[in-house]
Amino acid sequence: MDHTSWPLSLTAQSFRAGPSPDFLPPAELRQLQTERLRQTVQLAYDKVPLYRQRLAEVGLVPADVRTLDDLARLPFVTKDDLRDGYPLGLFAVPMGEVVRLHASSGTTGRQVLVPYTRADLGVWTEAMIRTLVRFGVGPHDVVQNAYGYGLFTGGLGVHYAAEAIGATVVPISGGNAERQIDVMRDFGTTVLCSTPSFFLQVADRAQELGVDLRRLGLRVGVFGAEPWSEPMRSRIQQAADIEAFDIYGLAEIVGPGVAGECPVHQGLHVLEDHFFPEIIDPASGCPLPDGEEGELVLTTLSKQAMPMLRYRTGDVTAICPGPCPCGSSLRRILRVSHRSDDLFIVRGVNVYPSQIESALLAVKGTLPHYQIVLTEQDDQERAEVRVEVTPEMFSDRIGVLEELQEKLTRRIRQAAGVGIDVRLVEPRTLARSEGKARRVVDQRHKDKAS
Ligand code: DLL
Repeated sequence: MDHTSWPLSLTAQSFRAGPSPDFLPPAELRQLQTERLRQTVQLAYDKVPLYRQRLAEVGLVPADVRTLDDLARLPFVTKDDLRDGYPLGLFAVPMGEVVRLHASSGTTGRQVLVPYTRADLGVWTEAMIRTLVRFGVGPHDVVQNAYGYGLFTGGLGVHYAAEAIGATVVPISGGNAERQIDVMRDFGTTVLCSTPSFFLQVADRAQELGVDLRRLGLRVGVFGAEPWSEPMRSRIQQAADIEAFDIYGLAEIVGPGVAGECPVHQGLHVLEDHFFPEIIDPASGCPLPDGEEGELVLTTLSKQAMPMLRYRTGDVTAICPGPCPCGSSLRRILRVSHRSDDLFIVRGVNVYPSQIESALLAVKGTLPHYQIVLTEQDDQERAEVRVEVTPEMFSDRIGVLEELQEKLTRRIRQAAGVGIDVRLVEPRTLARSEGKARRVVDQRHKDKAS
């Protein structure tokens, strides 16, 4: 089988019939990656002025990139480069060859436009098929796809792959928790795809309505698009009696399907025959060895419309050392617990929302709904964590709430290394989102302005 032409000829049938690239012998995988890297560097150099200029600045031509080790000699590309070139700056093909456009979420600054050729859609669908198959999704499943359909890549990314597998797809998109529950029950949903925070909203609504999600036919949850923690996984699995899988991706690279867990749940396999991962020290830009946490940098190996060479994702993770017990030769990354720009500083100590989430959810009596509010007074940064607690807690003695608050404050101090105020709030009082949750509300500049 010619692996280099694999994505172009993909059909669900050939995927099922052929050997999965997840299990290529490592030497063959490296060979394939090297060939594809050379092609990608040549394409980027020939078609994208920014890459030609950046390579010239470091005195390189495509022929200098011969092995995977040479990748480290290439300059990085950042989200700012994409924004500066908005809308078509990094396109490597004319619009006539582009069959779809998506966009990155654009939560900070201008959004980024992402083009796909027909072959790129083939690569994406293939990556997503392989990921869903690893999650155990098959032709007999009913896949309720509660990722948003539209410019966001979640909806269509899952959609075409689940269809290609032969599953029954319910393209419900995000939002309307009650309708999601009706559909789950009436359509016999077995696989639910959404952001973890939206799923928790659905679980809450089900409880209000007296529907026990554990008694529906749900089997598998496909959760990603935002950071979530191990304690959050436990809460989700318990609420619906499902196996919850972590799926990672970003529009600039392809969308969901860049990496995903296997049933071992010890890291996410990167589809590295298409997306090559490196971990760098965010400050120095130097590559870090396996096992060390840093910023994930990705290089696309088979994309045509917008090849990406050493894209700095801003996401913090590490490459897991050693092989996975599942037998796949694809390397794994740890769950992405935060982005490097999620960091906030309280009295000189660096804190990430994920540290707070893990501490909060490890304590009984809390609900998995919280928000961190940052303010500034007299040039001092203050952080307050607001967390919902169970209705039983509120109906109980006041002393119980005080005990809980003390316990949470202690746990957070241990986890974050600094004291952070904790405010307990009643259930259903914090804002909910239908897509990605907004965990940090930053009021610091507002405070300064007023
Ligand atoms: O969120 C693609 C996606 C859709 C992934 C559905 C998974 C499921 P963007 O909107 O471009 O694309 O946002 C990408 O979201 O750089 C991470 O910071 C974050 N992110 C995505 N998946 C995960 C995850 C989609 N599993 C940005 N864990 C990325 C943590 C994630 N963060």
